[in-house]
Amino acid sequence: MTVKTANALSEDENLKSRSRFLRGDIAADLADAVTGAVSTGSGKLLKFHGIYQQDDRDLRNERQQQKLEPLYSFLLRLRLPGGICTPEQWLALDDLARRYAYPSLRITTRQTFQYHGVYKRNLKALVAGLAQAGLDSIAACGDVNRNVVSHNNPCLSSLHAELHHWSRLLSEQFLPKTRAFQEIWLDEKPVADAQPEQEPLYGATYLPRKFKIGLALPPHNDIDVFAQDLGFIAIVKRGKIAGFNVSVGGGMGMTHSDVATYPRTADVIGFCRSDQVLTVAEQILSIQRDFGDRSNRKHARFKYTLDDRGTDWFLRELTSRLGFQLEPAQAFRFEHNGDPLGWVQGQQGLWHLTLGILSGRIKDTPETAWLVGLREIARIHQGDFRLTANQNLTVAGVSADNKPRIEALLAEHRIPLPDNWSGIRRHAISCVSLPTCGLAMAESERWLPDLLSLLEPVLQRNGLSEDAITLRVTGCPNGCGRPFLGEIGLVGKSLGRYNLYLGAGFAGERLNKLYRENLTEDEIVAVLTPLIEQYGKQRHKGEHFGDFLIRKKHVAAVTAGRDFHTGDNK
Ligand code: SRM
Ligand code: SF4
Repeated sequence: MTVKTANALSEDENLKSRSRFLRGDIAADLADAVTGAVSTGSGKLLKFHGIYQQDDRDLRNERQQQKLEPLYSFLLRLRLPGGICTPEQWLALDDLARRYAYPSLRITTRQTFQYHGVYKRNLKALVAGLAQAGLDSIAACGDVNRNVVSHNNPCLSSLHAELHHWSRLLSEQFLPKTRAFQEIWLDEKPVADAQPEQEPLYGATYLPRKFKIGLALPPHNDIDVFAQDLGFIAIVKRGKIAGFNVSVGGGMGMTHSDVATYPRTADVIGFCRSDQVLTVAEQILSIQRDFGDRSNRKHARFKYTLDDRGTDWFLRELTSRLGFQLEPAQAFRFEHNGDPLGWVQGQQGLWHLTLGILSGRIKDTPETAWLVGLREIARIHQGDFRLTANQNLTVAGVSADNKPRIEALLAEHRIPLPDNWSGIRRHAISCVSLPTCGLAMAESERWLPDLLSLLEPVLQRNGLSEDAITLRVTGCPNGCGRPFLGEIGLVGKSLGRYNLYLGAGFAGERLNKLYRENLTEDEIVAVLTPLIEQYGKQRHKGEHFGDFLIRKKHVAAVTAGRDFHTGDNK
């Protein structure tokens, strides 16, 4: 156990504790019409309200030359546990996008929507509009529990509903109790100074860092449960969820050239019954609250608390807080990642259509009227919409009568069915990156279509068009597209250059490893081509690309986050 001695609290900790439960100067900064920005402190506190300040990076230099301030706008991320919304909510979301943001809805890798390009003057109206639709952005970002993700398989409707139920309960259980959100955005009467608020679970400084929870249903690992700080892996007996294996300490973020930071896959530590889920989650979160590093934000995630103190220490601490021991973990096996795209029929004869939406970007283009088409579908749809953690969208619960009407609307608006998509396209994720992300080092979402169009012919030449290969692209090593779980992972280093990681497990059970650094697009294709050719010729039946690369010793298997940077890569 290597526990660091207590260092001075980071500035963010002081900001949180001075913020009067997440109020700070936000209201005053919103009212300041002189600038499109907010102060640094408000920028940090706004995250807890689901909002990030950004600027259009495509226009940064030009505006600087014109001596204008950057074109500031805000990102708003919704809290949408399990990623479900109703058709009425869809219509409201679409309407608000056209009125107050870039006319686009962006499905994130955590099953929710983001608006980009919201000017400061429009933020309040947007939040109020969401509230009218029964939606909110509380705790979608910030040092709190984030949007809870949950397995999306519409065919297994009853199990899906059960998981969705837990995702909602977990999300609600860990909502901050402060009324700051309602005061600032919804004009609720301010809480009087004489009645100080309490955050019984979080305390005044909330968590040391973000905290993420996900629920998975083997054999599907569509939510990448091992990337979550806390995972619940459903164990089904006689058609019902009997309980969950508990996994802890997943996370993706790292910094190039800083080996003290690394991605980590979560460890499975035991089993709990369904009626113990909320207690187990609360005690695990409280351990991170009490022991997470509050001096260095690069070392503040739960994965580092666990690695520094050790699993034995953690289990002792958890048992003592719970007052009972977790049972031994039960057998399970993940076989898939990604989503079953296209139409499928599930329980009660209902149909479900999962649309492949590259990078989750829903906007009208000259080729496809995504926004208009989905708006028209929402007007006649009687089921719900389900967002996946792979940035796709399921139109779920379609009756046999309504199916032809929906198909006609898809055709009318040129919304493509993913039937002809290659295996790699079906399993491709990219983060947002440029032009909105302030941390981006290279393109990601805007580059993915080009990259796919270069890789697909290589795969086709080798008879691999249909084969599922997970491809994850991000514009920097923070890991928003979970790149270190891609059989092929590309992580931005600088404009036009990427590090190439290879060899992750297809079902998200093993990290990949750095294979080549600082590659251009041409170099990426040149490096991957012979590997793909060899895979086409020499793979075993059913062998996945990541496993093949390890068997052929192109890369070493990474079994623990701490080994991510160590040793030779073979
Ligand atoms: Fe992320 C920061 C986008 C999922 C790890 N992430 C950001 C910011 C807000 C940049 C910033 O801090 O200024 C990005 C906004 C870009 C933009 O313009 O939209 C951003 N993250 C996203 C989204 C939208 C990517 C996407 O393409 O879908 C995802 C929103 C999820 C959501 O709905 O809540 C998103 N981010 C993730 C994930 C994947 C996941 O959770 O399954 C990860 C890796 C898992 C993890 O947390 O370890 C992730 N984002 C980060 C990190 C690194 C955290 C770390 O531990 O080091 C940062 C940077 C930070 O927090 O300092 C970050
Ligand atoms: Fe931005 Fe990096 Fe996240 Fe991509 S991975 S959205 S570039 S922070």
